[in-house]
Amino acid sequence: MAKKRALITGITGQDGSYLAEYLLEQGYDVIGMIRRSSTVNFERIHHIQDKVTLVAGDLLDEVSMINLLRDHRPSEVYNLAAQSFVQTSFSQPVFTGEVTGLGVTRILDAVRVVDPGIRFYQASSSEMFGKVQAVPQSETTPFYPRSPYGVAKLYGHWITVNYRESYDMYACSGILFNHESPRRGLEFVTRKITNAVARIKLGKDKELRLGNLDAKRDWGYAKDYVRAMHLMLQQNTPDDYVVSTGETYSVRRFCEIAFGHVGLKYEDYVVIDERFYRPAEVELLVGDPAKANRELGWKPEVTFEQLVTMMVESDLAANK
Ligand code: NAP
Ligand code: F7E
Repeated sequence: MAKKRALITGITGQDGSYLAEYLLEQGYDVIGMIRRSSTVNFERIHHIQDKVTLVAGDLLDEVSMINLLRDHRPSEVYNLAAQSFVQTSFSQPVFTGEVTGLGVTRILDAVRVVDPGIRFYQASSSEMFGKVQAVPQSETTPFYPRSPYGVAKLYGHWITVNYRESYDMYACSGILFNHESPRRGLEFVTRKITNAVARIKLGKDKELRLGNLDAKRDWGYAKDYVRAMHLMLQQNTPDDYVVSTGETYSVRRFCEIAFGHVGLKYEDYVVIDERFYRPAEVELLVGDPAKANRELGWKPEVTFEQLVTMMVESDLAANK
């Protein structure tokens, strides 16, 4: 049987790197779309670089994606590329809309033009729930985004649904809640905390400046979440799914466990800094993963405490 071939946009990102590893394990040919930059940024994929095919393309440029799809003919496309940092979306709202919102239409349309039979995954986000209208949030909860990022993701979600309904495409929107790992970008709060814990423990830093410690998130492990993306594209009919743990913890609790793991108290090191507050905050997110459990047979394997300690251990090793 011919090998399955998948295209991943955003392969250099946290999720892209884990998804590439997972699809290679499943026997796929993996094509990774990378955007041009003056220096290479393959930190997360250097260990699999010789096993994947990297091709230049950009979500801002539909022609680049049409050519890429024509040349490589994948049967599955995972659209993970985005300007993904919520805080930056407030200072660069138009750019975020171009990449994270309209970028989805560009790649969906490239798929429609080249081969509408390609199965498509869109990386949607719990940020679409924003000021939550129900607790917990499920596939039927109304959306109320609270940032230009959330608004752009909502556009991406609805254009995915629209292409599915308009052109009979197998297009899925995975509504994923926060997922973290040792490969998480340093600007996101979890990795910012675990990296600071390691540096403070090793005597390299003295304090950690944070914003709102009372925000609550449903945090899972990225490696668990990429399995759900793949499962969504293996069903008989395309659909949208919430992927989450069903548990929620505050940033403060994350700090407590992370500092506690190395025998420190977070109160002695964390300094509140207004710069890290957002113009509009998402106070509470907690997802209901029942549909993904039931229909995809998906369950997270790593607990919150395991995730925090795994990240602290990894940052301790990296900072030594
Ligand atoms: P990430 O680490 O920030 O990775 C983003 C990726 O997108 C990078 O590979 C980046 O390339 C690429 N990219 C950015 N702009 C691009 C453009 N114009 N053209 C082509 N590629 C571009 O994000 P992540 O955490 O892996 O998340 C993956 C996706 O899931 C994103 O769409 C994110 O919004 C969404 N999501 C994430 C979470 C989460 O908790 N992690 C939850 C829900 C949804 P460079 O390396 O060149 O910058
Ligand atoms: O913030 C609070 C902040 O930046 C989490 C992205 O992957 O998940 C991510 O978005 C919370 C917020 O992630 C700091 O105010 C406090 O309430 O780690 P974050 P996010 O905004 O939840 C969703 C699902 C995505 O889709 C996004 O792509 O932590 N917080 N102090 C802080 N946050 C940061 N970054 N830095 C602080 O100093």
